[in-house]
Amino acid sequence: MNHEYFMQLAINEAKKGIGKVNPNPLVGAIIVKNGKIISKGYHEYYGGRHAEVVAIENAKKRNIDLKGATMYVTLEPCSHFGKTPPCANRLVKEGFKEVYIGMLDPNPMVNGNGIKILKEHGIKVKYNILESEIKKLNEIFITYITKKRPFIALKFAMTMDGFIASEKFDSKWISNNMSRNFVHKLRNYYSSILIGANTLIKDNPNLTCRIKNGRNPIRIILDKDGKFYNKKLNIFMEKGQNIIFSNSKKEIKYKNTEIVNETNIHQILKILFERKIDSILVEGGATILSLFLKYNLVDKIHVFYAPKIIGKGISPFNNLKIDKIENSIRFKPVENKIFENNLYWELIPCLQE
Ligand code: AOF
Ligand code: ZN
Repeated sequence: MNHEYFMQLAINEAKKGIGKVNPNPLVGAIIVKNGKIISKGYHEYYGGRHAEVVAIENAKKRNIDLKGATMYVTLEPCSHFGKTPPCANRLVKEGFKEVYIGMLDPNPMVNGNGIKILKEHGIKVKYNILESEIKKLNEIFITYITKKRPFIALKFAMTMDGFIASEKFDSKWISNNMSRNFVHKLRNYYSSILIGANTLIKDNPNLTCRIKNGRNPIRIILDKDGKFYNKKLNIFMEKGQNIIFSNSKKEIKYKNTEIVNETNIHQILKILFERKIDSILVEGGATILSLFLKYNLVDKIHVFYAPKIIGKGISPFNNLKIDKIENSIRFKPVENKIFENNLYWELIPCLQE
């Protein structure tokens, strides 16, 4: 039996939940009996049935007997009573013979206990199948549940000579259409999008996700100086939710907007964690991008390069006072793409020695 083949199919199922399950994990399950796939399932939306149960119930609907069947599931079956009863016990009850697991559940409430239950009831268990791919798929969930803060990704588009805007703060049209379309996929992937008050006022962005069936991320504005905003700014016109973190005591009512009196970044992340916001796409400007870098709060960078030169402009990061290349903050590329004449790089931090 090709375990990796079936696990890959379970991963494909899990991916159907992208943009719908946050802050839960993306989970997919495949049930196999006598070498044949008899059922599939995935975690469809936040608070919904777990992937294992969806696959089991899909089989039951067709009166399929699950005794002696094998399950391939991307995440360790849970052992806790959460919004739903534990999946590990359900697998025992249904008489599964074997369970192949992609990755252990980093959720401290589960973490190995699911496997323990299965084994105690004589089910054959193997785990860490296609583990690195599944960990990448659930990087948001893993960071959120283990670090108790949202996953943080920086995104910016640069000219070939390394500027995100001209000296007059013009940043429109650096990247091309294809790159900008890809950004909308990112906005669907992350649950929130964050910018600074200066960028909000200068660029007047919409910060919406414009792909079919896409979800608008929650819009977060960092405004430590308590700026005044024109009520006609696009984000106040858009559907969805705005949260402005500000030290302003002004009682101003903006549409779809909540003003939270907090400007300390660590406290802000704590508040976002408590509100179940599992991920942030930080779209600038330089002061905000630098803030996350300074506090070592960057989990990923998405950068687009355009073949344009302007000679002088705004760098994505403020002066970090690094005078030798050997002291640079380093990242490791994990993905690259070509979007017509733009280059795209996805990077993760190198662990600092
Ligand atoms: C999911 N979907 O398919 C699996 C999960 O709040 P609850 O009860 O939905 O439990 C969420 C936890 O259950 C989650 O953090 C993870 O540890 C475990 N497994 N969760 O949302 C699934 N299999
Ligand atoms: Zn479960």
